[in-house]
Amino acid sequence: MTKTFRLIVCFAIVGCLSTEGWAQDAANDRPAKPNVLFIISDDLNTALSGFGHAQCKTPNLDKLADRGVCFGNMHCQYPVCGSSRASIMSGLYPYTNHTLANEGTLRESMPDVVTMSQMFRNNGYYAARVSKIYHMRIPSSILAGTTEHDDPLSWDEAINIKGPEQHAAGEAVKWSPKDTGAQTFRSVSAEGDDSVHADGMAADQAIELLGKMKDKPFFLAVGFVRPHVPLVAPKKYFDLYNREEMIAPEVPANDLDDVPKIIRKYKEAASHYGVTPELHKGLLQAYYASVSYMDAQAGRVLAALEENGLADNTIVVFTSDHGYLLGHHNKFQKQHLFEESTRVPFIVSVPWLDKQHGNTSHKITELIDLYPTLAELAGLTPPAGLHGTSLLPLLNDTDSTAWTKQQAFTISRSGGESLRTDQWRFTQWGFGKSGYELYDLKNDPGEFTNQANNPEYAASLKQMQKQLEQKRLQAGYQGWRAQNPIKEKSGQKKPKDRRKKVETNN
Ligand SMILES: [Ca+2]
Repeated sequence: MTKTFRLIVCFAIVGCLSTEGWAQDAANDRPAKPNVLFIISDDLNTALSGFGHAQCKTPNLDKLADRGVCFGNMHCQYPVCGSSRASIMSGLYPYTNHTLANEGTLRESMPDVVTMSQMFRNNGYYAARVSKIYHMRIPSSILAGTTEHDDPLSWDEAINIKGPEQHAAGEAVKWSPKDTGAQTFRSVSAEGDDSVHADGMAADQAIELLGKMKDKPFFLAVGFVRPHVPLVAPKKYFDLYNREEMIAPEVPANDLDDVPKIIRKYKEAASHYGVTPELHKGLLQAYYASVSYMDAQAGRVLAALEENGLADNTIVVFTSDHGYLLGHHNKFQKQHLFEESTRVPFIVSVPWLDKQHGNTSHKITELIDLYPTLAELAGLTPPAGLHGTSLLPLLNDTDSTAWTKQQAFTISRSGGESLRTDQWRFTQWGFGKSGYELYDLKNDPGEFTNQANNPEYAASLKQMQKQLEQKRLQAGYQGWRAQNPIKEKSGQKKPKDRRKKVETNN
């Protein structure tokens, strides 16, 4: 090769690299059957250092975010474990898959559903589950090593984890003295190493599976149960945080006065939990310790991906089933319809789509978008009728104008239905019969001032009511309502709401 010819070749290559066309070709240059590693944490809100949290430390997931795309405006479809997970795995809104509680299974509601991992199975993949993917009762299912709501057709292999949970040896404390139920805030700063507890055991199993599956295309789903209560983690993770320095969310004293009565006192901090400012600090330390423990287990699985030579042809997804209130709005836990309970952390790492790695998309997205995204990334045809939209445009350009979704739809207990747009959060309760909330997110991002009764916002309220009515029809409300009719009772219309059962059973 002459010197001149070498220069021409060199310029030609540089020219190609700088064009859009080359980038698109590179984007399409995916492995024939990329693997999928789907990691889902339980009851985790966006308390990740990579999502800008000031105190919680998640170095391993931050590293994943650096080699993936973060979604900063990702919302669940129902802020409770069973419903959200059934929605993710079916790619359908809860009104359509009829899984509006932690009761029953997705397959009982939809015998012919093709779940996300089942689609991969049907296309020659080996699909495996470790621990909680569909609903499991925490801690009772972990204590027993069982799962009651699993979907066997979703997996070639399923591994349950049996761990000590609140019975682990160590320093045990209860931070919510008034709450005597199974979901109270108990923590154990535990003796022993990572693998003595549920998520460490899950990571061990996942690592073993990776070694076993590395020569065939796989879909590996790993469910970590922390930071779901009980907040059990080895002591070294508690030691990452100084209890006295824990900062509780700032909440105006009268925040709940303008919230509809049906939900105003639900899981309220003082009356339901008895959490004092001092106890609140210990509760936050225990939650963050549990998150850091979970983060370390995710890190171990991600390291095993590298060690097995699988990092370049494996799509990694990390998320949670729903958000979680930690004193936000003077409330705790889930089933609320405020931002902190609908929004989840969401990271997608696609090794061959690296143009936007390290960036965050602020476009509105929903967890149901995951199923069509994985189908498109793997070149598979998903079943007809999925409700979500592939996130691929945002993986190529986090601000893509090709992304047209304008609203996220989340429902909850007590007939709660909520629409989140860029400007508004509109929520109605009792299917529209028990009050409204309207938050002007541009001027009130904390959702503190309900404008639903403010005449100045009447036009916006009407518009959002109309949008929500359309959205819930599209989500399958009518079909669900036909099977769950509003019954006449002592002259009063009262919806039969199976969701009420959830409270004592999550
Ligand atoms: Ca308020």
